Amino acid sequence: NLKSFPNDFLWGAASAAYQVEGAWNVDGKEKSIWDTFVRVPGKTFKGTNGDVAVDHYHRYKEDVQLMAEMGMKTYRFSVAWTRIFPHGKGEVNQEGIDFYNHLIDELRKHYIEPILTIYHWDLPQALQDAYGGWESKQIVEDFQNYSISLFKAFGDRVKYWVSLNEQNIFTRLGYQTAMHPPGEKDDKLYYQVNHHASLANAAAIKAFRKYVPDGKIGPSFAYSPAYAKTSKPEDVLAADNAEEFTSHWWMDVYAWGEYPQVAWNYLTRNGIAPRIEKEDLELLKAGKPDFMGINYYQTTTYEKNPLNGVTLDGHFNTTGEKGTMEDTGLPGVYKTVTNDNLERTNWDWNIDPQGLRIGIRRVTNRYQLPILISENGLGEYDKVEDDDSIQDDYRIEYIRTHLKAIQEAITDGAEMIGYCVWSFTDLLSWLNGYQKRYGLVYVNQHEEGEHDLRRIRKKSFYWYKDVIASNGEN
Ligand code: BGP
Repeated sequence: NLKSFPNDFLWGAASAAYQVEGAWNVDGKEKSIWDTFVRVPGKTFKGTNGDVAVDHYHRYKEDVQLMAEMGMKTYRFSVAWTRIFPHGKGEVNQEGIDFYNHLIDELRKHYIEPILTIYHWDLPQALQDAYGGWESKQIVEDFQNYSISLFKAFGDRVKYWVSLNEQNIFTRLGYQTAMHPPGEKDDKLYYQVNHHASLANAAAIKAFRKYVPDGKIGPSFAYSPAYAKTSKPEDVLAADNAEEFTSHWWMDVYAWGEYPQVAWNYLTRNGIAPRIEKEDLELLKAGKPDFMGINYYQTTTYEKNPLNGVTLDGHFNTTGEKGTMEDTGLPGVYKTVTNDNLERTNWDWNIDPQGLRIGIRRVTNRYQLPILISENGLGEYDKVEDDDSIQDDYRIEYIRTHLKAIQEAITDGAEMIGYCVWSFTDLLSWLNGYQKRYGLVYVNQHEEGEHDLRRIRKKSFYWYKDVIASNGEN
C-alpha cells in the first residue's frame, strides 16, 4: 500500500525567464550573456534565440488563465536579472519589478503559489564584461544585492524561493564543455567559478533569513543518480566517483557547507582545486537551505575510464537524431555508457522513473532535507493533428510513472514539498530550439515557417488536471 501525497502537496509546472518571456530588449531590459551567445553563429539549433520565445512577457495573463483552468497549485518561474538591474547592479529598473508584480498578482488571484527562481542562467552581460561574471569573487556581493532587491520587492507575497538553478549545469557547460556562455574550457577556472557560485548561493540564503524570515529557500540541483554498468569493482568505483564529482561536490556544500574529501584531494593533486579563504567556509555554513530542489530527467550509467580514456568533449545530441550522443568522462575517474536496460528519447535521454525514487532516497538519507522536484518532464517532438489536438500519450506515461516513483519514495519515508512539470507551456530549449517540446500546453512557435504563438492544450494538460484534482490518486 502506497502512502498518499500530502494534502498540501504543491502540484505545479515550471519555466525560466529566457525560455519563455521574449521581449528581450523591452522596458529597459539590457542584454544577458544568453542574448549575446545566441547571436554567435552555430551555437544553438538552427540559430534559434529567445528574442520572442513564447512571448510570455506579453501573454502572461493568458498563460496564468490556463494554469488556473488546470487547477495548478504552484508555478515556478525565474526573474530575468537584466530586467531588475539592466547592467547587473546600480539603480533598480521599476518596469522590471512591475512585470513580476503583475505576474505574482495574477497567480495569487487564482490561488497559485509562486515559486520564484532568482537565477536561471541569464547573467547580465555587463557583469561578464566588467569582471568575468562568475569568474570573480565580486559576483558574490552583486548576486546578494540583486537577491535582496527581490526579497524586498516580492518577499511579502512569495513564500518559496529557488536560489540558483542547476549550478552544476551552467558551470559545466559554461566552463568545461563550452556549450553555454561564456563558452570556456578551463578546468581550474571551472572549479573556481563553482566556488564563487556556491558562495553567492550561501550569501543570498543568509540574507533571505533577515528579509523573508517566514519563507523557504533552496537551490535547484540537476541530479542524475549514478549507476554502475556492471558489478565489476572498477565500474562500481567509477559510479562512486561520479556520484562524488557530479553530485556531492555541490549538494554537500549546499547542505553542510563542506566539500567532499575524495574529490577535493583529487583536485588538489591535479592543481585545479579552487582557492578558498577561511571566511568562505564560514559563509558556506551560514547559508544553508530549507529544502533541496531536484531537477530530475534521467540517470547516468558509468564504467571505468582509463587514464588515456574519453574526456568531456564527446558529442551531445542537440538535434533530436536518436543515437548521436557520445560517451564522455574524466580520464582515470569515470566514463558514461548507454544503459541498455532503459528506453531513450529522440535526444538520447534515458527514461528511468525508478531512478527518481532511487535519487530521492539517496538525497533524503544523506541530507535529511525536504525535497522539491523543481523540474521533471519529457522533451519530444509533438504533432498537431487535423482536429487541433496533440495526443502526447508518451508524455503522460512519462509523468505518470515518475509520479508513481515519488509516491513510492514518500512511502519509503521521504518528505516531499511538491512537483513541477518541466514545462507549463512549450518553450525555447537552450540548445535544441523549439522542436524539443516539454509543455503541457503547445505553443505554435518554430525555428522556421509560420508561427502565431497560439496556445493549444495538449492531451497531457487534461490528464494532469485530473491528477491535481484527485491529489495524485488518478
Ligand atoms: C534543465 C534546465 C531547464 C530546461 C531543461 C531541459 O537543465 O534547468 O532550463 O531547459 O533542463 O533541457 P533541454 O532544454 O536541454 O532539453
